[in-house]
Amino acid sequence: MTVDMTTTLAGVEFPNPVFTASGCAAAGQELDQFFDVTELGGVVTKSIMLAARSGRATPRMAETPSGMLNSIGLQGPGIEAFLDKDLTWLADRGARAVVSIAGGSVEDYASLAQRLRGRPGLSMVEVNISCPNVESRGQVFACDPRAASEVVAAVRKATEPGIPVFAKLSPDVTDIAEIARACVDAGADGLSVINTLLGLAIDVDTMRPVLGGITGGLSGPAIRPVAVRCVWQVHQALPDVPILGMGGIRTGRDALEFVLAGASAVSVGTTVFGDPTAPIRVLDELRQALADRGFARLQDAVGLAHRPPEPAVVTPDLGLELTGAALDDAEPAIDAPGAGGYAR
Ligand code: RRO
Repeated sequence: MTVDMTTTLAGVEFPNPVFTASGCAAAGQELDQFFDVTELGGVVTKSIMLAARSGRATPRMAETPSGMLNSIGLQGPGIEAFLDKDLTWLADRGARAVVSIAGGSVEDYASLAQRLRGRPGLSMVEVNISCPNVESRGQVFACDPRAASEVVAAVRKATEPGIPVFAKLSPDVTDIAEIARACVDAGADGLSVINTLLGLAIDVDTMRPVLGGITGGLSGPAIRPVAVRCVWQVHQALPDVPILGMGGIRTGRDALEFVLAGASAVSVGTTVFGDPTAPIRVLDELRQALADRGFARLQDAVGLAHRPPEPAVVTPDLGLELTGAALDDAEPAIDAPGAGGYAR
């Protein structure tokens, strides 16, 4: 069975819903040695700032149970070198580039968006307002609805029409739907959900923090349930707003979980450090997982986990409620209590 894997994000069509994740694959050149990056939905580049930046003190990475802490601190070459080298490479290669931008002020973000105007290869802008590895929490714009909204409004204004602007949200907030709504009200065309969670590891031998930057962003399978919960809450609050979902995706089944929660596309991140072919494998596995479940189109699965429960029938004699498939086949379910398909 063939599955139509195309997905549309704020009016822009992508051939499939699997993207790289910002910060985990630079601008795609290295991954292109392992598979053809043009076969992905798109390549999301490492967040770029106006000026070159060396980032935080080392060590910058620490393994954790089922995850990883990073404290890179926005290392990068700055926008001009990025445009000359990385975006040009992506455009020449024929890849769809989603450029992630980060700044220390609203003006920084606006200037970055301005520099991206009219650039070949640019499919979308991801506004990173949620990097946990900045000097102060006050710089995490995604933790405050007003600050988030000011950044997004400035980027939307400076970005050419037709290029979607996605705001990348932090899970480290009380109400992610409130921040999501503020971003959309300010002009965000979609939302990237989620960035890493703020974490800390202490080396019990040196009895000091493991990371040079002390705190770091937690990613990998450990955060997947948090990410799926965030996608679910954002989709529930804003069902018409496209979501690029991410956080601990390693397999096609993981990706499907995000799609069912409400993501129209997914980013595959941390797992590429161990398996550089992961994004293309996840795409194949997601296609197969959809086919196995009888989907002709990816889009039919987006948000499907939000559908209301199947109507229940109460059988007065046993006090059982039959649901879903069990209604078609009530005999075995009653004969074999506990065999599934019903709930007390
Ligand atoms: O560069 C980083 O340290 C970093 C960034 Br920009 C981000 O958005 N998320 C993260 O975990 N690390």
